[in-house]
Amino acid sequence: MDGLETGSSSKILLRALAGEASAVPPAWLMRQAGRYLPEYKATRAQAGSFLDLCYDPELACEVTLQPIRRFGFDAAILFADILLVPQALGADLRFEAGEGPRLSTVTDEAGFAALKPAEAIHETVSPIYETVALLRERLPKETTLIGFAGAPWTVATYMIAGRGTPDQAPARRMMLTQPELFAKLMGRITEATVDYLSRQIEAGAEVVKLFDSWAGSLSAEAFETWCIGPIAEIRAALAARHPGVPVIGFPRGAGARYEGFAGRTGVDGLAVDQFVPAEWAAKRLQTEVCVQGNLDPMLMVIGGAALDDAAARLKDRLAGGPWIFNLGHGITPDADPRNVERLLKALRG
Ligand code: 1CP
Repeated sequence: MDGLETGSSSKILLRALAGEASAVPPAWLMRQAGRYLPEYKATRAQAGSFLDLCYDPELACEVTLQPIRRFGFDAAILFADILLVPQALGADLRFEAGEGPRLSTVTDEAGFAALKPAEAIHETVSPIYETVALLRERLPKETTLIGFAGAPWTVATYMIAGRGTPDQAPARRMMLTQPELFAKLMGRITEATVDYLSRQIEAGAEVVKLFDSWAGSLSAEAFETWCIGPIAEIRAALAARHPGVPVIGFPRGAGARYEGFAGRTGVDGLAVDQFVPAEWAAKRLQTEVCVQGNLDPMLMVIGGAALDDAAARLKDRLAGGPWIFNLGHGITPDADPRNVERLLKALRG
């Protein structure tokens, strides 16, 4: 956390990332702009497709602002997707209704050779930087703007399998059977990610987050090399280009490997899933880094006393140190927006 210029910020989320505790934590939710909100569904219909929405700066800005207007979260996360980087590297990408993403795959040297160089991504993703700039203009002055990208391992799982997979077997198999090809692909994604996040920061992102949603499927050895390794590399490159801009890492499913993660990668915020006990996070993680998390997303569907009690318990355990309230994973389409209001009341009093 040394060297951040955010300690004296008027923004509560930046102060938490600089190591400050506060009685009422800054709060935002992963996937806070999404299908549980009727206004999101209306804008999404207006855009036509999910990708059209991502690449339309006015509409992407609008859906990012919707949950801020409705709930007053302390942070807004850029509306985009982790799969835009593979698309910008040359993969064909489609989102089919009810089916999730489908991409052309990289499974051999010829597939890798067909990818574009990292510096070519901006041709495709430049509208994303426009969205960031619009957001920075239009967000309330107390709201922090978070940019993001997928971490290289998670992005690679989609580029190799061509879709979401339950166990990431195609990517884990390539890692073991075609190690050189796998390393080259990871290198290309890492380089593109540094450029992409750099441009988001130049356009106005105040924090960036790396989503390693499938970190939990890596063996202990592979976790070192392919989760910690590239995140540390990206963090160092960003620190050199943009000193003082904090980075949040989310190695979802890391379990015991959350311990020491911040020290080894240099991230300023560590997002934890709902499987990590909050007492353990307070004792073993919060002593070295600001922790973000980790309410069970199902409570946003259920609500009631179960939600109030869980929020109070989390606050009891984590509000003593630097903490950003969030869920352990994204809010789901079946969540009730009234439960978000209820949650914020439980946190803010
Ligand atoms: O409108 C729709 O129906 C599309 C649903 C949707 C949305 C709202 C997708 C498709 N992506 C998004 C936006 C999105 N994706 C954001 C926006 C900001 C916000 O949080 O409000 C972010 C940060 C992401 C990141 C993302 N995309 C991740 C990492 C986080 C996570 O959830 O683990 C991943 C794995 C993706 C891939 C992806 N994009 C969309 C889907 C359905 C998926 C998952 C595919 C799978 O099943 O593996």
